[in-house]
Amino acid sequence: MAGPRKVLITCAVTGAIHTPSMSPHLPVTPDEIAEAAIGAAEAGASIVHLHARDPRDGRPSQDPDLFRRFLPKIRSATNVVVNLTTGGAPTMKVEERLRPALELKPEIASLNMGSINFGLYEMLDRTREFKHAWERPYLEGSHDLVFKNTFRDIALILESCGGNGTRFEIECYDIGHLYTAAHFVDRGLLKPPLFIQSVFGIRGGIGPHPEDVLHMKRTADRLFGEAYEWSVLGAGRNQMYAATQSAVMGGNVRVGLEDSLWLGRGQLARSNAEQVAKIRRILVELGLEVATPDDARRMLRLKGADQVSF
Ligand code: KMH
Ligand code: ZN
Repeated sequence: MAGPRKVLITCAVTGAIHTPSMSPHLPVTPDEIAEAAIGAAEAGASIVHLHARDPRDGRPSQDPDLFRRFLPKIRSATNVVVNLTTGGAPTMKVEERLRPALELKPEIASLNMGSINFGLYEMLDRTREFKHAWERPYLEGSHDLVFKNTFRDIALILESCGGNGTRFEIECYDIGHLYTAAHFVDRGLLKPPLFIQSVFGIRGGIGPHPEDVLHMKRTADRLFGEAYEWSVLGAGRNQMYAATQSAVMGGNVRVGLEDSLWLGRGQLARSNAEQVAKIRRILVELGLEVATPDDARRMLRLKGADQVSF
């Protein structure tokens, strides 16, 4: 008899959605990012998805030297699979966004499958005081900003970073993005098994209703059949519901402070590890097993931790 199904837990540690004034627990400095990623791995994360921030004021940064300040620490402390963002922040140009993944050659890099409105401005109502001058204009600017991921941008990331053997966390914020992924499979630039991270609840993308999650899965099943691993990320308060629905439907999960600052209603998560521990408890209660980093390497056919440049 086969054992329980193994579920990948990705933990997205800090990202570029939230700003430091929203939670004292958001990792900002390289040491905080390293500590948070190691804590997430110890709590059961199979993969950590990483962005960097400028330690002076917490603004998102794609300076590869900042990544170099935390990646070796994570690598020496854990076996976790490292996934570097090529999304950076919606305010950045793609050439800047892809630099960390291009230079540091991780096992996985994120890849955003289409241009979208990326509305962060609703969080202005929830934050009374900002510690840093950049935070308010950053959120306000999302009224009139497109997170640009054209066919050219996607091909550029696939050809440059893919050339290093890096595989991709394919971020799909809407149904059309699945079709774009299928198009890049047809062009030979994306190779199965695909790792589809479907994103629910970003203002500008598909909503977080269970029917939306169902529709995404059905469409991905039709386009990719057995040739993909499905994962779900619910933004904000949708995080644990959406992840649990994915687990029940045969998928994988993503949690972390990048996508939600919360542990429960009105309760800030004090660490990334707390969210990982919570979803892990849910998975175990459902009779599922958490995939180890080496399980993740097998499931996603990754090149191995000895093939990275950090
Ligand atoms: N925070 C996610 C909704 C990326 O880093 O490439 C999007 C994300 C993008 O993680
Ligand atoms: Zn990210």
